[in-house]
Amino acid sequence: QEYTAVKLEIKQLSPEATDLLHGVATVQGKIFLVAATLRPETVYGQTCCFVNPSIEYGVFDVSNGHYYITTKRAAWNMAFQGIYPVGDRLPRHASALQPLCSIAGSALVGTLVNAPLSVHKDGVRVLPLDTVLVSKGTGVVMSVPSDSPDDYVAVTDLAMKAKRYGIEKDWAELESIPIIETPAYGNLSAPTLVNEMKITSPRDVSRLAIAKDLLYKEGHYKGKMLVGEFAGQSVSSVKDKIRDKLIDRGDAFPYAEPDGSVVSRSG
Ligand code: ZZB
Repeated sequence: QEYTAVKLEIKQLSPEATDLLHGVATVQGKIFLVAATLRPETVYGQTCCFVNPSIEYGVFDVSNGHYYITTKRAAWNMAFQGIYPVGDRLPRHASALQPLCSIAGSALVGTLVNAPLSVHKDGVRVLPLDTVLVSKGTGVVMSVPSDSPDDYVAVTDLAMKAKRYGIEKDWAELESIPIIETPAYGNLSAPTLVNEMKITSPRDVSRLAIAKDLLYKEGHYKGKMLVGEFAGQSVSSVKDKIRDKLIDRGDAFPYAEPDGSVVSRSG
């Protein structure tokens, strides 16, 4: 699976993360949460970033004063791809990697990150989502409620139960602006489809998967960009250009996951 890894630079750490990272990486370097996406063309509509509160993330020194926060598993993949330099001998297990420090997803919640090319120029917040898998991507997800059914249902739930999740309601309520127009579901395709299907809970995993599959196809083959440099053009014709643009700007890099790395018998 070939992802685009989008670098979300940390603008302001949550108080808990500030304590944990005190003296580590914070003085001169830049720290990024790295989100793996299959839809780089949706960066324009990012409204928040999800981490799983119960995942242990690592802060990895990728040299030149840059630090990436991802799962150990993703850092191990990155070591093989030359993204995370570890010297001559590649570790045999993800667990052999030495992050500068470990940090629970729960401690990152509330952190303010930059969302490259997003309409939300002041940054977006890191929010908790317990359906984020440790076994896929980087364990960090950029949230685009306008075009991702999972994200739309998740932010709706977070805003409704903000107190219980220990977050500020506003963090989950940044506006979703139309970024892609589709013939079947209009210009806010995820909310439209989710409401049509009457999906109300993030736990409705099987129907959310159906909605996601449908919108991947509809967005890719029928979608037209409404914002940015490529407004007016079809998603399928500009997806790679937007990816390249992000990479050229230093806001992203290619990140791949070999087959079999998701479910491995050896663990
Ligand atoms: C932004 C985005 C915008 C995404 C969209 C989708 C959509 P998949 O589809 O299952 O192969 N993702 C990435 N990592 C994780 C993780 N560890 N746990 C849970 N979800 C994760 O997975 C790829 C997509 O799932 C990624 O692309 C990411 O969300 C999320 F408008 O990034 B996406 C119709 C989908 N729309």
